[in-house]
Amino acid sequence: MRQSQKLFRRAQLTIPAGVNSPVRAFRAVGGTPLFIRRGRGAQVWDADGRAYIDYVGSWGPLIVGHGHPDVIKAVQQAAERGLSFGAPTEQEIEIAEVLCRLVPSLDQVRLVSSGTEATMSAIRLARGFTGRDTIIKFEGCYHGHADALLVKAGSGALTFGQPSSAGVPAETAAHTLVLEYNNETALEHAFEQGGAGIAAVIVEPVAGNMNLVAPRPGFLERLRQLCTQHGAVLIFDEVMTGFRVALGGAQALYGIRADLVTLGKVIGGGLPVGAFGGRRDIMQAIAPLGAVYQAGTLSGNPVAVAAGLATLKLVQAPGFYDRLAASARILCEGLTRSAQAHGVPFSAASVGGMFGIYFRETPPVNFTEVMQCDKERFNHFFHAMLAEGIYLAPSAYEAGFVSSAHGAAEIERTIGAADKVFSSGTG
Ligand code: KE4
Repeated sequence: MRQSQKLFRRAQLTIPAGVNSPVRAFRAVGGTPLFIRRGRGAQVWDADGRAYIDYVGSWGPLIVGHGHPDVIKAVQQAAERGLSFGAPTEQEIEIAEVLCRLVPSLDQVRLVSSGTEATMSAIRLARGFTGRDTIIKFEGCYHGHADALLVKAGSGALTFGQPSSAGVPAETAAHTLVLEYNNETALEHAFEQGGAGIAAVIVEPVAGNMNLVAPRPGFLERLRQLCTQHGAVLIFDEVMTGFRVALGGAQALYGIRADLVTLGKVIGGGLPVGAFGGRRDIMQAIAPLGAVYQAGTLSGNPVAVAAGLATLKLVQAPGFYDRLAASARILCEGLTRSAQAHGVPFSAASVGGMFGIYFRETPPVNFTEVMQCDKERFNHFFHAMLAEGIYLAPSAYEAGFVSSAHGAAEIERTIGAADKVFSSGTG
């Protein structure tokens, strides 16, 4: 029996489903999750010492690869000065200054410890600032597990949401409207019907939690116009896209300015850091300046901030995002070429350093089309690629990530592995 199987059996005795986050349990793809022992560069090694080219990258944070010497050194030096003080530190100012300089529309920013905390705080802040209760999100977009955001589309197009998780009161979900991503008509209708009561719209400017779904031209622009027209706060949830699709995130890539932005993943470089920030007038409403309460024992933790600062320094290297986007693009082109050569219905898309692969002829534009992908065929492909030493995201509904450590050799080896799988008919 493989070590991962032994560890998984043992883990399930004391940890629900043996994991500390559901997607890690491989329930979407079946089989036993890999227990990872270490990572270096573009690779991870499992508990049996088997090596894999890693396209999960801890779900986005490891954009400079595992164990980058600059990041490790910064963490070691910070740790030697002390792990946490619960008091302000100079490094928190440094990272706030870097974020406000690099992320458009960030007048001020507050650090938290996860993406969920960032979006939960941004929603509360938008509600407190506007005095309104209704929020709009989009089907297939995930913003962490705060109650207000664990909501699925209501029965009718414009009926308020229903909980998508047990434990979320119906009254909470009733303040959340769930619309179709990339559907401007539904958006206009929602604002016509109840614009005056809408506190905020929260959107993944490039969706990455229903697999990758890019915004259609005009969608984000229309969203910006309607929020401005009706006095609603536009929240770009850039926990995944921030420092992933471009140095300035999706705001820079699409030239749209949000009112609030949430960040996470890359800004912690693999350690727990999230952030929310935006217009100064809105940020003035947060405690202790304003009436919207928000707090966190380990917010701005000096060791985590050190990892984030080191990572944010590395991503500012000249050409970093050109090379990252090229890697993702070449990977997608190679996989698509190979699938087509073997007659497999397949498509792929990338935005900056994130990518999506789909067992359907064309990349999906919304949740409904994502659900038309051949999930079973993805699951076979996932396991066949794992056997070839390629670790893709263990779900047909997740995006993949490249890092600056993924060079031509890794990309070519991945395409070669896919070609072998497609030709064998198991992919
Ligand atoms: P965390 O609370 O997991 O740090 O961030 C929540 C979150 C918020 N917003 C966006 C756009 C996100 O992608 C996420 C988290 N992403 C998932 C990956 N699909 C994290 C993986 C997991 O849940 O284990």
